[in-house]
Amino acid sequence: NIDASIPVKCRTAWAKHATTGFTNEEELEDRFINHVETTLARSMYNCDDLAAYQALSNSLRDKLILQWNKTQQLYTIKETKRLYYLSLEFLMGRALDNAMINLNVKDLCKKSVDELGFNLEDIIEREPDAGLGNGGLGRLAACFIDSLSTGNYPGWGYGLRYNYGIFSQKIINGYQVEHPDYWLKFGNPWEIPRLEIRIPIDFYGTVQTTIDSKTGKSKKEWLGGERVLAIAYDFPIPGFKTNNVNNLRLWSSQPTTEFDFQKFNEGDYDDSVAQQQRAESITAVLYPNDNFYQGKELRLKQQYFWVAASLHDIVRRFLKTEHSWDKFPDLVAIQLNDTHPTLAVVELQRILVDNENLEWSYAWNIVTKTFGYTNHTVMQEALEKWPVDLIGNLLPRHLEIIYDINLFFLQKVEKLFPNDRDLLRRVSIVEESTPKNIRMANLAIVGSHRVNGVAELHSELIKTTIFKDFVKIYGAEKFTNVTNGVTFRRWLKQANPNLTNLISEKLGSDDFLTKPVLLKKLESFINDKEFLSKWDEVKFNNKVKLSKLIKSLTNIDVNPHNLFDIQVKRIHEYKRQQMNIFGIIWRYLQIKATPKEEREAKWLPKVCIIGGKAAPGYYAAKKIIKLVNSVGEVVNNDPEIGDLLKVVFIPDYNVSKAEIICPASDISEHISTAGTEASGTSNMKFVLNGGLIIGTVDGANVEITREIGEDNIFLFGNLSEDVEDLRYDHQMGRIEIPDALTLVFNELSKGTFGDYGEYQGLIDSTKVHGDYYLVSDDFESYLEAQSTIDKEFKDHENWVKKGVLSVANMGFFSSDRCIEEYAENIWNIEPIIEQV
Ligand code: T68
Repeated sequence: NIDASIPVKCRTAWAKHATTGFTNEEELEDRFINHVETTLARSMYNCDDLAAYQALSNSLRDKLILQWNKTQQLYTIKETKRLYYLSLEFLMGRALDNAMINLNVKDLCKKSVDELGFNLEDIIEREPDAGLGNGGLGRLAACFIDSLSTGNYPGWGYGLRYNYGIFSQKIINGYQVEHPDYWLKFGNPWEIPRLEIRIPIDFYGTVQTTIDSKTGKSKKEWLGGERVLAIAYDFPIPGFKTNNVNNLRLWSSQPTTEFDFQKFNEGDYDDSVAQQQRAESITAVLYPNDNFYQGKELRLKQQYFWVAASLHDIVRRFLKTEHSWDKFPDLVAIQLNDTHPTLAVVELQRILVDNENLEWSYAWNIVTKTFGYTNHTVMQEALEKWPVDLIGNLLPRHLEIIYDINLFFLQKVEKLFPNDRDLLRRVSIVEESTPKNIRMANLAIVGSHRVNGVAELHSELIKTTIFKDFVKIYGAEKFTNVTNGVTFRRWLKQANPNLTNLISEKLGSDDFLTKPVLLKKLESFINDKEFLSKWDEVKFNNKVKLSKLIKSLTNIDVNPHNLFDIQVKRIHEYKRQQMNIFGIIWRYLQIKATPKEEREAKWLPKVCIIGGKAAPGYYAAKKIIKLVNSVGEVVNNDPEIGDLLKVVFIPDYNVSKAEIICPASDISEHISTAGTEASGTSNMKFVLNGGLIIGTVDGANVEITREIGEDNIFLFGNLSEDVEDLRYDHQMGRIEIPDALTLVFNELSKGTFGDYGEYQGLIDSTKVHGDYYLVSDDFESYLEAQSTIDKEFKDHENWVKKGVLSVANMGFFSSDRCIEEYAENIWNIEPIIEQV
């Protein structure tokens, strides 16, 4: 029907000249040179690696866009239910390598660029990371959109196009120094600016009440006071071994073009310019906090700006289908990635009631059927609570709607549980404190039909702790678990091509990348000596690669023959990098205390690697970084120690560094206080790459243990059910610091690792301030687990076998499996397969 409006003659011409993506080297080279000479206006004589990166990326982008168009047309024609994943963070990392892999053209690209005089690895290195996220939550969103595309699901991501991603970290005198990450400096070939999609977003203003003359009913209308525009930028997301290409739409803020000339002419230049700048500041920078809530007005503005633009887009797309509103939840599912997008619940209700004139409860039924909410933490300091006054000022109509949602909700609770005033107080969306707050998690639960945690233990914990009252009200069925996963394309094939090739050789194909249960077959090669030694060689080469990276970043020489013990993740007291470094100090002291001639026999040589960013305002986390660097300085330069112990802090840990680090571990550390790490996902990446882990009984460690077997993991420490009592005992002063830890603290107080005053706070939080993270309670069993590792590592063949067995059983942790579970249990969406 679209065709009918265009004359046959034109149609023929269009068809004749239709663009196709490249399919062979010749065609790719044509495109590459075309992009160099026209898009970039350069030539053979001034095409450096950066230009080559841009030309190659543009060539792939051409191919992606064509497939993107076809996919989106298919969705429209099929009128299928779509999923929208709302996440303030998408920690994508680099796109080029991933696009080559997913489009299955990496070999072809390698040959072509080689022919034209370039090295593909060098070209890949020119791409800056898209660091639009803090840590696990943002990276999870990135894995999910890869799996949505690969699984042929009609699913879009919606987020913000920050001009500055997560800061880059430099280490100066052992301290973290933050530098802005202007990742768009050289443009971005992976985005398609949709400058024609400009959605007006209002803030502030007032609410007007009018009486409808016909019905006599009162009607509310929000008259916004300040307007900005949301501009769409699309990032095509290719699936692996499918033509399906989904979309990640990121919004960028711009001032309205209605420049205030009156103010300008009256001479009030400053104010008219300030307003423009205020608009642009909304998507200027990613807030760098992980697992921490910081109630800044600009952050609330970001949230509403993003939510309003996304809903406007979603509703517009729905309205094009011309279905009635009751069909909305049959065509639209929206997932809230944490509480950050919870205002979407309120915004949809506002659209339906104020703009579309639907009756309140009819509208509310549509809203709650549409949304699902994923919780990522039980820690109090991370739960969002916005001051009522802040919301009331920025979004006056939304505050009214929140109060109404709360009123109806509390009435329902009151009916179910009459006279339980304390229950009402606890579950209320409004916290009756001074000042009053809106509890975003409560709002998200009330506004969604499903709430999920991200690992079994975590999903159980939310039901028994922070959300237990809601289980009473809604029943346990509303709460479910979807254990996190990671995409095997990036975290196995892309990060570890040699291991992937070895496995493919053994299994006869690389089908395990989409059907990971196939990995199980690796178990049958467990006594194949040649295979084990090849496996070991791959690991060794990955360690060599990491050693080179370490040398280039820190100038420290590490020996790849020694055990690599790695902890890389955001720096946080609950993740207990402080316990790791205390353990390292203890080991250093023990080595020194061993007679020289016995040291080599007694101590396994070890390289301890730590990396991660601290939130800029997180004082204790920054001290941990300083301590790691100071200990490294002493240990690495102690001639008595030599190769027996090295301590490395890797600066600026990010996705592209993780791709080198994860394949290179012998042991990685996932040692959070039990009950604090909701899931963790790097634990999955390390094990998937044949490394073993030392960990607490927390988050997804529990399920990893179940899958790979307890012989293949080094668990230690107290259990989550004991945490509360232990904390209480500390408060009562009933717990003594173990000798091993006292030894470490004493050494620190001697100034062996620099000025004690620097670290006193870190030590006191364990020693005198109640040890909230239970470092002293777990320290001895941590050291014991480390000593078991030392013993087991020496039986090298057995160690390699453990790695193989673990990989064989990691299939469950593919993000493809997560997406299938979400699709089936929460979103009710189905894959759309192209009929060829
Ligand atoms: C992480 N959360 C969990 N939060 O800590 C981790 N917080 O256990 C889990 O595996 C992962 O989510 C995926 O489920 C975060 O990463 C944040 O980054 C964050 C960002 C802003 C505000 C609060």
